[in-house]
Amino acid sequence: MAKRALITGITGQDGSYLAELLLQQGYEVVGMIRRSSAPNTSRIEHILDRVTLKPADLLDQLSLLRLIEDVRPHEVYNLAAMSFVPASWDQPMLTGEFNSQGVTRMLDAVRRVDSSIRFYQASSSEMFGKVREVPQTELTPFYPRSPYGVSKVFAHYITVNYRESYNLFAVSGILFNHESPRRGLEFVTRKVTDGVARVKLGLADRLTIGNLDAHRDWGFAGDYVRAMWLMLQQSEPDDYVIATGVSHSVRELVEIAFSRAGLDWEKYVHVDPALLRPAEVDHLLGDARRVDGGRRPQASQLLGRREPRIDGLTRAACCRLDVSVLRI
Ligand code: NAP
Ligand code: F7E
Repeated sequence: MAKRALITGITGQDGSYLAELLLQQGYEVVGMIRRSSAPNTSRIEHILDRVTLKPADLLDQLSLLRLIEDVRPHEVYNLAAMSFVPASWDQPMLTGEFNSQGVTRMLDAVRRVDSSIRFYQASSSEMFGKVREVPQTELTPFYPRSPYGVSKVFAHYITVNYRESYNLFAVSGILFNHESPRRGLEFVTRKVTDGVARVKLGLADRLTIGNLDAHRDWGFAGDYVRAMWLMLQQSEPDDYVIATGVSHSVRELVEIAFSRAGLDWEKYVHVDPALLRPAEVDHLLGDARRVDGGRRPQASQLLGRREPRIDGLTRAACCRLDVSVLRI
């Protein structure tokens, strides 16, 4: 019998890649979607005939309970969240409702319906915030710097707590930034690649940006969803850092993306102080050696492909350029 997986956040970047992966693995895939007045399934358009979409919302406990009772999944991947960090200062309460209490609601629905369901929680390197050590591991203390980061710390610990209180197979993947051509345009990688494309095509004469000095450990979303899946295939539930172990600055990203398009970034990039954050996460660098060291046999595969990440980002820039050019 095929395994059945429920993905919350299936319309998002990670949800779309994870759905593809699970279909390849022979899973029956059910995606939870919240109501919207217009279709927002563009990222999963190509697999819509192979997944089942069911309505529910992280804010509505009964809808989640009904969903779990109805679907009876073997595995739940809880990816749904308000994921854009700056928006969390604008809507701190709602961020907590989605990202913290939403997770409690999901966990409680799971344990009430069937405590043998395996549960994945999308934790984040934003929890490390003002980092206590470099690089960051599973043992690094958290110091979140945004309402988003704070909400994810709660979600992380409630997942640990449900594991310990109710013996759930609940795991938390502490994933560092991961990007792709499917990333939302408001995140810095897509903003830059899209901005380069616009400048190159004469559609814009500048790219307005925030903190050029921030460093991130950027990976590829397609690799990271495999790590999520493998975490639920282990014999014991545990929490894992997933990162590349390489960090780059936003300045480097901008420089390389513009140079790939044959442009000098300094002529086009303008820093707008309004885009600086009230509190910044300056330098993220993950240490996934615990995973990589193969302490658990299958875990060595968790990182997936390893190659210079900045190349991947600039490839995305080129791809965006190509797409834009073809559209014209
Ligand atoms: P994303 O593209 O922003 O997708 C977020 C998803 O959550 C969307 O499908 C969205 O649905 C859904 N959602 C939001 N609020 C909801 C609600 N109240 N009820 C039901 N669904 C709701 O995010 P992502 O990049 O794929 O990230 C996936 C998860 O990983 C998130 O939890 C994020 O915080 C976490 N994370 C991401 C990264 C990263 O670098 N990408 C790193 C660490 C952790 P709509 O389409 O309806 O908006
Ligand atoms: O910012 C700087 C900004 O918005 C990265 C989410 O997936 O990863 C993501 O959060 C850096 C920050 O991602 C602009 O200040 C400069 O230092 O792409 P971002 P994020 O905030 O790191 C984590 C792991 C998550 O969990 C989140 O869900 O880039 N930056 N100038 C800018 N950032 C943006 N967005 N726009 C700019 O103009």
